[in-house]
Amino acid sequence: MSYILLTNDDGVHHPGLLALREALNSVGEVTVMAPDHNWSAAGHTKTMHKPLRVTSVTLPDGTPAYASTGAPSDCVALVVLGVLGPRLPDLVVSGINQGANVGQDITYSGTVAAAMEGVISGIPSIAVSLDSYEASDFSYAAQVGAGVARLVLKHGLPPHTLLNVNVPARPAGEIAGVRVTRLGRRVYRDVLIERQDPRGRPYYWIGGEPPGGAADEEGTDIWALAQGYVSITPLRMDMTEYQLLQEIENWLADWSLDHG
Ligand SMILES: [Mn+2]
Repeated sequence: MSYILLTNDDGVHHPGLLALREALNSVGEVTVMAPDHNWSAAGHTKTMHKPLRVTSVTLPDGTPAYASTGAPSDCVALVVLGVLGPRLPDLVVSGINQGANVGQDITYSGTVAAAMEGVISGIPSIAVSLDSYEASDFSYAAQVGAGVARLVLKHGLPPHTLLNVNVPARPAGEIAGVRVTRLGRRVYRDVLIERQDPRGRPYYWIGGEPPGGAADEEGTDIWALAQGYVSITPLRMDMTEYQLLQEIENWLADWSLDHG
């Protein structure tokens, strides 16, 4: 039976993780190692300057899980490095995240970072997110996540690639279907909020409205969600812009390190 490591970035007690835990029971043997608090937007973290602790916890359905003081990517690293024993997971699943991870979100996402940590270790990995910051019904997204997990276990993934899955927050009957997509363009609406501490010194919050996006660019993850489709985006760790290699070579033709 396949061995699946489940983690998330919203914390081990988040209902999105529980829903996916239950759906994955039919796919393989599931072990949960997730952060002990919310790490949303923590990105890809490797904790190097403080110790990590791992504790046993019980999920609301009575199943055992592990919580760590580390980031989502630390949770994957802990298991891969053997904190629970020598057996390596056959699949890493991260989610279900509360909120979509589309476009440039993937660079902030702790959910996607956990999947990245999996593929860096050579383990096929998927990230699953629900396109709502409020919805509490993760049951459909959990079925989608379990279905994609089954497909990845059956077909495998090339090295250094993961699948980023986003699910519309709609009743199952209102889902338009599934689209395989490319990354779209997020439009962030961050604003800087300045306040004063009790000693009169300024401090700052990065606040603002939730992000929007270019929903009219057909074939993107953002477009798919806006149209009511489940979005599956294959991502690779290689961020090289191959089309620019020759261009930068051309820059160097008349540039000397010695003379600036
Ligand atoms: Mn999150």
